[in-house]
Amino acid sequence: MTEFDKIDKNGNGTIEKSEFDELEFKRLEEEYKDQNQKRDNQLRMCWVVLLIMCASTVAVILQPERMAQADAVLMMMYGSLSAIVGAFFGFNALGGKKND
Ligand SMILES: [Ca+2]
Repeated sequence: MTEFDKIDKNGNGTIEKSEFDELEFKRLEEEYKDQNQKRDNQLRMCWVVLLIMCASTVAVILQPERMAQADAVLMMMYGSLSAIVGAFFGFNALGGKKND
């Protein structure tokens, strides 16, 4: 069965509007599903990043002398993780404006 046969449901050799609409509906459905998954994954990533930052902050508060050895690494980590969270909110805000 070729790809065309799958789309041509009644087998008359042409693709009617109803068959095309069905195809388009399926494509849109997949697109929305993908967008939902993408948003969920980004949100999950955002939470993980925030948890990592909170855990590092707690570690620094609890054992400042031990964490002082890694201050440069922590500084870099805070910077890059903040950028991830900022990008998430920034792109979400831009995406929301596009839909208006
Ligand atoms: Ca047909």
